[in-house]
Amino acid sequence: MSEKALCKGQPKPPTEVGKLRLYSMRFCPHSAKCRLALLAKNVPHDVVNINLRRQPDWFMELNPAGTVPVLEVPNGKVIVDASLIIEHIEGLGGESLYVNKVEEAALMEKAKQLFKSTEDVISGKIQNDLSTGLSDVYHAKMNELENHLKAKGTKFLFRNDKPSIADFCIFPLLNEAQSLCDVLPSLIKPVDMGTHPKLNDYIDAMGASEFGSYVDYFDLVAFHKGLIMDKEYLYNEGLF
Ligand SMILES: N[C@@H](CCC(=O)N[C@@H](CS)C(=O)NCC(=O)O)C(=O)O
Repeated sequence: MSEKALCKGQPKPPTEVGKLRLYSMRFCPHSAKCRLALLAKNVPHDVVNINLRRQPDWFMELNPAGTVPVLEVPNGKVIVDASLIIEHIEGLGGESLYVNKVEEAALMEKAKQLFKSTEDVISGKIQNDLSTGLSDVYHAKMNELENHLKAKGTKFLFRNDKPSIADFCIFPLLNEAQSLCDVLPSLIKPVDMGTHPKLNDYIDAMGASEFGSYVDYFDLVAFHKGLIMDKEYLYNEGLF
């Protein structure tokens, strides 16, 4: 199926028997968590991208809020909100997405502050100047991750052999913050990887894993640049 975002007037692609469907947007970090969880559990599914400025009418019927991610399960039931979608995927059986639910939830909760700050900048809620404190939040969160990885001594956030739910939720966030360093260098300073060797190795390990290619980083930067600088929504950036 084409990765191009569907907009008003375009028909709903037919669903395939036995497959779940995730409505997503290529650069949405909340959708990314769900995509990575589906991949990790080997759940048969397809992904349909939605233009979030001009949603098709049938999508608004599925989720009147017009947001992604939305999961459509084979009986036609619709699940809205990344955390509920992840719980549904977890409930499908097979190996758990979690290594340690309590510890992972605590780390994901800590990371949320970074999400809030980056989203406020991306959505234009706060001005793109240094007074936002985004750079300080980013550096504090990256220090926390470096310390976490040092204390755990693992390659991924909670284990060595493969990523778990905390990685699926936090890695898209790292990419989002990193891309803002490229788009707004005066607002958010890059982390010195020389002083964050564990974080550096972690980002390399996630990038090299099967989960590293959920987004093209340069398309992500171009998307954020379009949004922040020109108020343009380049949902199909990098697609031909
Ligand atoms: N709480 C929701 C947030 C989802 C969300 O904010 N999605 C954004 C894209 S990253 C969206 O759909 N925005 C469209 C809009 O607000 O109109 C979740 O975690 O699923």
